[in-house]
Amino acid sequence: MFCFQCQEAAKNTGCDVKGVCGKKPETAGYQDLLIYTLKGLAAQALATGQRNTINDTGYFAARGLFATITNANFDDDRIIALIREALNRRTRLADTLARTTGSSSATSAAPGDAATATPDVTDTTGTTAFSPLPAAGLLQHDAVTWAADPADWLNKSRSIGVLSEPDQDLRSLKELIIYGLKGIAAYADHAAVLGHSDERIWEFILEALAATLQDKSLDELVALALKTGETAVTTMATLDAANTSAYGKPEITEVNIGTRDNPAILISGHDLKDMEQLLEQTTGTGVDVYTHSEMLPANYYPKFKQYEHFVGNYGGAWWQQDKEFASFNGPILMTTNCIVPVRPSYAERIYTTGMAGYPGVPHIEAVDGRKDFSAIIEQAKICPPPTQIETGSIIGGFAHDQVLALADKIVDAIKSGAIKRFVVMGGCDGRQKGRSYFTQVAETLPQDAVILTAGCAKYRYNKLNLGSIDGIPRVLDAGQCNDSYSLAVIALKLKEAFGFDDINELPISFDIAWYEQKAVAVLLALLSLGVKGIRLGPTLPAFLSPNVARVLVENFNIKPVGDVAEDVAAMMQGA
Ligand code: FSO
Ligand code: SF4
Repeated sequence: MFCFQCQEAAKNTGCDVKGVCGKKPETAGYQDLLIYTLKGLAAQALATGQRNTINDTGYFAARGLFATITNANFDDDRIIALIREALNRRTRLADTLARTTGSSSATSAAPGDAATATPDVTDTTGTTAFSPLPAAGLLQHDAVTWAADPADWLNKSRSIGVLSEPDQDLRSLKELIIYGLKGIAAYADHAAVLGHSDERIWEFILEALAATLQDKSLDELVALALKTGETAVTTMATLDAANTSAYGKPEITEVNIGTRDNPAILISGHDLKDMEQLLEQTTGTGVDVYTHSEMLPANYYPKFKQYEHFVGNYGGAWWQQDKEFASFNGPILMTTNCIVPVRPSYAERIYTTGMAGYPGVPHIEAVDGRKDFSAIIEQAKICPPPTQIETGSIIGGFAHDQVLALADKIVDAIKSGAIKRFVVMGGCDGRQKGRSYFTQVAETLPQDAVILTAGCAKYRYNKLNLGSIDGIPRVLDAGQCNDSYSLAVIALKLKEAFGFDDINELPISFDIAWYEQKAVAVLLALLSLGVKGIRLGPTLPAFLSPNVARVLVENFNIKPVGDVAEDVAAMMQGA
C-alpha cells in the first residue's frame, strides 16, 4: 500500500505498511482500485454526452469517492461492492454507447451484483450546456477496459495506486485534485440526501476524474486544481442551501456539554438528515440524544432545538472517541467520518450509516429514504445513562446569516479599533501533538482579535472561555467543516461593507488546521476565492511535491505554521 492523503501520513511521507488511521493494506488496495475504476467509469459516462447519465454517474462516483475519505469506511466488503457496481455501470454505458454509435468500445461484463439505483435528486440550478469529453483514445485506457476475476483485484490494485504515476509533480497535482474531489463528493452527498444538487458538480467530478487519466501539463493540472476549488465553493453553497432550507438558519446557541440521567444515543459525523430521523424516532421513548464531534452544530438549527430530548454535545473531537464512546455507555451512531478502529469497550453498541463503514459493525441503510433506528433505540433503553465527563456549555451558531445580522456591530467594532483582526482557524482536529499550536495561538492572540472557526478544529480552543468584545464572542463557530462556506460569505460581505476590491485587504488572517480531504477541498475553495497568505498546519501535506509546494507559495503565499508568538505577531500585523 501507499497512501499519503491525510495529515497523519506516516513520517509525513506516506503509510506503506499499515495506515496510521488503522487502514489495512487490503482496504487501501481496494480503495485504490475503486478510485481507478471510477476514473474509467467517468470517461465512459462523459463519452455518452447524456445529461442524465452524467448526473446519475456523477452522484454514484461521489459516493464512491466519499467511501475512500480518511476514517470513513474500513469495510472491504462495502468497497468491493462499490467496485462491482462501478464495473457494472461501466459495462452498461459501454454497451449503450456501442449500440448508439456502432462503436466497439464495449467492455466485457463485470462479475458481480446488479447496480443499485441512485436516489433522485433535485437540480437547483437548471440545465447547463454539456459538451462530451474530447479526449481521443481515452476509451481505450486500461481504467476504462480492465476486467479481472475478483480474486485478482488486489493484484490489480498494486499496479494502479498513487505511485503508478512516476513523475512526482504530476502525481502531486493529480492527487491534490483527487483529494479535493473527495471533499466535494462528501459535501455533495450530504446535500443530495436532502434532495439538493447541482449538475455542475456531477459533471466536474467526472471531468476531473477522467482528466487524471490523461496526459496533462503541470499548468493544466494547476488550473484544474483551482477549478476544483471553484466547484468546492459551489458544493458548499449547495449544502448550505440544503441544510438551511430543511432545518432553518443556524442561531446563536449555548450548547449544554453536561449529561442527564436518562439512557441515551450519541450521534457523530456530518449527516443532518440522520440527525433528523434519529430525533423523530426517539421522541417519546425516554431515550435522550447527544451529538459528538462534527455533529455538534446540529444544536444550532431551529428545527432540532424543538426536541426536548436533544440534550446537547458529549465530548470533543473525533480522535477522542475511543475514550468518550466508552464512557457514554449508550449506543453510538456514526453517520460518516471520522470513525476510528473500534475498541472492545463499545464494539457491541456502535452502528454505521451513510458512507461510513467498519467490519463487523451493523450498518443501517435507508429504505425509501427512511432509516430504521429502532434496534439502536431498543439497545439504548437497556444501557446506563452517560457518565458525565464535563459540565457547562459552549456557544456557537455563527453561520453567515447570524454574523451578517451582527454586521453593523462588527463593522463599527472594526472601525473603532475594538476588533483589530479576525483569524480564521477552521479545519480539522487530529491526534498529533503539534496541534497544541492552535490552542496556544487562540490563547496568545490579543483581546482585540476574534477567531472565526468551522469544523472539528474548534475543539482545540472552544472550551477556553476567551471572552467577548462589545458582546461579540471572541470565538465565532460557524458550524461543520463545510460551513467554512459561511466564513467565506462573511469575508466577502465585509469586503463589500468596507468597499475593498480584494478580500486580502480585510483585517483577516487564515491559520488553517487540516487533517483529511474535506479540508483539502476547503483549502482549494479559499484559493479559488483569491485568499492569499494562508498558514497551514500542523504540517504541510505529504502529497505536495517540492515543486508543487513552490507553486503554491509563489502564487498564493501559503506557508506552514511556525512559532506561536511569531505567527501571532505576524498575523496581527497582517502578514
Ligand atoms: Fe473533522 Fe473528521 Fe468535518 Fe473532517 S470530524 S476531520 S475535515 O471528517 O470533516 O472536520
Ligand atoms: Fe495513512 Fe492517512 Fe492514508 Fe490513513 S488516510 S493510510 S493515516 S495517509
